[in-house]
Amino acid sequence: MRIASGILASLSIVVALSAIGAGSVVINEVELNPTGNATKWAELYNGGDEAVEISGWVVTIVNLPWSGMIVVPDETVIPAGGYYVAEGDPQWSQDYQGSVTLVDGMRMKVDESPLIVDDGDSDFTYGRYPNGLDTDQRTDWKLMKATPRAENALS
Ligand SMILES: [Ca+2]
Ligand SMILES: [Ca+2]
Repeated sequence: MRIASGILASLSIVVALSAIGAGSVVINEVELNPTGNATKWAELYNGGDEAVEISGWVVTIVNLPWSGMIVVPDETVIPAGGYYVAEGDPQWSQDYQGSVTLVDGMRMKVDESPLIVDDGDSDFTYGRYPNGLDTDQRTDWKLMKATPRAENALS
């Protein structure tokens, strides 16, 4: 019994640690309507103090009935304060709105954007401002010039 509860205790510590890690990653910026026929993308940002491995995490752009999935490749790590840009498929349709969800390797939801309508067909995007702001409100998101793999800034 003592051994079993020891293992259980270690397991709970591991679960708690990974939950903390996952909680520091947000969908930070979304380009649903790039200039011309360029590829849609979503930028992830790790606002925490520790690196987070995001291998196998899935970014999904949803504009029902359509949705497009981007699976993060193996051995992908976002360092503390770092970024990762998940790029969509160039064959995807050229519609310009949707919401974006992020789930981890266990398919647990990590973050979700509000419905974003980007009808500009330009290098403007919607992103969290100030960078990484996550209060679960629509006002976290602002229209801005694209800053892939860099801090969001109002133009
Ligand atoms: Ca755009
Ligand atoms: Ca950015």
